[in-house]
Amino acid sequence: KKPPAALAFDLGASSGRAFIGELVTGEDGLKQLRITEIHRFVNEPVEIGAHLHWDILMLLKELKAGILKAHQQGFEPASFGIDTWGVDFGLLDRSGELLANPYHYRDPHTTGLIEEVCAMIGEDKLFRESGLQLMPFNTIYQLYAMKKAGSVPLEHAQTLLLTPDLLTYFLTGVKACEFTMATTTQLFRPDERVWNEPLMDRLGIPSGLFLAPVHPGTETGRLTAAVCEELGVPSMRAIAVGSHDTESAAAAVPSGSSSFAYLICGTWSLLGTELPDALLTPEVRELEFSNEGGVGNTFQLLKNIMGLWILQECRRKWNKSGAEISFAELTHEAGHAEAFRSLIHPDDLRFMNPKDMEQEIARFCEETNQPVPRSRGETARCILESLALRYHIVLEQCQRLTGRHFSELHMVGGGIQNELLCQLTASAIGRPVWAGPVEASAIGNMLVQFQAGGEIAGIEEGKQLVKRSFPIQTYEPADADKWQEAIARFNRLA
Ligand code: ADP
Ligand code: LRH
Repeated sequence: KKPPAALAFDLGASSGRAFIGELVTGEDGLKQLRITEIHRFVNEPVEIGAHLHWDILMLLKELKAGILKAHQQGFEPASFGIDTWGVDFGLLDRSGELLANPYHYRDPHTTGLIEEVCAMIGEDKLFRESGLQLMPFNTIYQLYAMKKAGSVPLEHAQTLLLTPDLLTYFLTGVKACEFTMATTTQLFRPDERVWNEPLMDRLGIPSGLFLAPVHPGTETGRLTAAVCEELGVPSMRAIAVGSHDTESAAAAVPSGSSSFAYLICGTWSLLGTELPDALLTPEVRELEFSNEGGVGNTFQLLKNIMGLWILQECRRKWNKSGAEISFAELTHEAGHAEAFRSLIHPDDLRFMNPKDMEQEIARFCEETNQPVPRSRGETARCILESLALRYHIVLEQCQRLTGRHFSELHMVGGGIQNELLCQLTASAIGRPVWAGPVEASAIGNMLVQFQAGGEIAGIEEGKQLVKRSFPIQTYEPADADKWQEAIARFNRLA
């Protein structure tokens, strides 16, 4: 008899991947989670004129390729679930057709709109009613930008589906709205857990676009007969998972207690902790943390940090010249570069989507009277040390906001393959880092599917499974004095 299996699609801003998760019995007789990578593809935005879009049909094609490959490799998943980055969406007309290519959250059309919306609504009210850090790409500003531009698709839209819900709809024909994604829009109230219709009315955003959210673990539909026929595969159930990748990753953090700090390291770095409810204090607003709806009736108090995007963008430029340099090679070069030569403030919005990231870093260094990095290794070192320093600051803030003390930091996500970053982080925060698993989002995604299918009792059991099934690498802090000096220098920059 085949072990219970689930198919998890995890779409990040840099790549998408499909994993099969299976519940198997280990040599010790205990249940274990075995994951197999089925499919992986690059996710690159497409520029059209002044705008930046996701290639949504390419993503659908890759999802179908994943379903087909799972079948060809002999797996029989009972269900599938999709998680993606937050905030972005597609608009459907009244016959259920996609009206336009979804915008990418780095599209410049939201520039300056935080200020405009704050002037109308008030920054304090906006925070209290959404619990979110005011990020320029939040759904609220994207819709307000479209409204201001007289967007024809918006005028004709009947339903808004956030990216994971949109892709699930393409495969099942069923429209749904998953809770964790809903909380990334800034149009959802974390206190009352309802859509904020008065706020939508005030901004001229049609409130009828939004469906009532369902919680992670809800079965929303099945693969359509047409998709099954096209691919030659049997049908399976679609489960709304922690559809926001950050929430799926948080659910898979192998912590032993209910009070733990984590750092999800991918295109973005998300540093935070889990709470039973949103924390809507003025201090949270001032320190610009977010309360995002999580898996298992939690809220995740976290901060968005610009993350490895900065390194990805430098690499994209360096790769244009011909020979491809891998992240592993870049990390190696950074490891041999001089320490603490130059530092940047990673969360300066100038790094959100500059034309030339390497030049933007150079400019920051010039403006702050620091030496400009002279090589790829020096640039990468500058990025990694600056991120580690930022993690230190944000972890301290997180402790202050919650009154908790975290004696270690869990790191998960693709970025933990950068061992230098894990080591720098341990040193910067002055406490151990526990790194693993890499594929936390896909794992959190499948845990919710197993729970929905009655294979595991809940997320706590899921976390135990993760602990047993994946190696955790520990990094101990080093060079305390040098890091204290660097922290003082970094604080003067920000
Ligand atoms: P996302 O889900 O946002 O697309 P991932 O979780 O896949 O991101 O993480 C991607 C990041 O992981 C890359 O930006 C890169 O910096 C890092 N990374 C991936 N593989 C390696 C590697 N072999 N060595 C060092 N860093 C790596
Ligand atoms: C990370 C992430 C993050 C969002 C951003 C748009 O992938 O989901 O939580 O803020 O993408």
